[in-house]
Amino acid sequence: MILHYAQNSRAVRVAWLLEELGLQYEIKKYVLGDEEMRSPNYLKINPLGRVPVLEDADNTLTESGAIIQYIITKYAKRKFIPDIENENFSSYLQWFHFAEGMIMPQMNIIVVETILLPPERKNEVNVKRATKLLSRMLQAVETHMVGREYLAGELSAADMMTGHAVIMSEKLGVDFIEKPNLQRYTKRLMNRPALKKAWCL
Ligand SMILES: N[C@@H](CCC(=O)N[C@@H](CS)C(=O)NCC(=O)O)C(=O)O
Repeated sequence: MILHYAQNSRAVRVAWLLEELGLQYEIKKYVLGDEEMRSPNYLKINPLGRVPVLEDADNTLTESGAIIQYIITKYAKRKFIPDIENENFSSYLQWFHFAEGMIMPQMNIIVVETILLPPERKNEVNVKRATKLLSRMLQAVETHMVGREYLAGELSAADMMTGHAVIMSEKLGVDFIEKPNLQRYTKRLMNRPALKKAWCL
C-alpha cells in the first residue's frame, strides 16, 4: 500500500488508522500547496491534485472516508466499525459522515478566504458566515460528547474522521473555551501514540 500524505491534511486520518492497525505501508510525502501536487505525474494518480491518495495494487482511492472504509474492510476484519447489531452502529455512521458533510465545508471556506485568496478577493461576509456555521457544527459534537469518551462507544473510524476534523478546527484557531467536552476529547485523541505518529510523519 502506498499512502500519499501531507502534514496537517486529511491524510493524517489514514495514517492514524494504519498506525492503529499496525499495517505496513509506504509513504510518499508532499507539502500542501507545493507544485509537486500539480505535476503531471501526481495528476495521473489523483486528477484533483489532493491528498490523501491510497494506492493498493490495482485500486486507487482519493477520498479519506472511502480509504478508511476500504482498509478496514479489506485488511482489518471491520475493526473500528461497530457491528450492525451494535447499539452504536447508527451513531457511528452519523459521525463518520459528519466530518466531510458538515464540518469540513465550513473549514474549507475559512481556509480559502483567510489564507489562500489574495487580499483583493477575500470576502469578510463569507468568513463570518462559515465561522458561525462551523461553531454550530462543533456545538453538535460538543453536545454529543457529554459523558462519552469516543463518538460511538469504543474508538472507531468515526473518531478518525470527525475527531480529526474537530482537532483541525482547534488548530485553525476556533476557541474551545466553551466546549469543555471537545477539549477533553481532542486531548484524549492526541494522546494516542498512533495519532501522534500520524501527525508528524
Ligand atoms: N474530501 C476529500 C478532500 C481532500 C482534500 O481537499 N485534501 C486537501 C488537504 S486536507 C488537499 O489536498 N488540498 C490541496 C489542494 O487543494 O491543492 C477527502 O476527504 O479526502
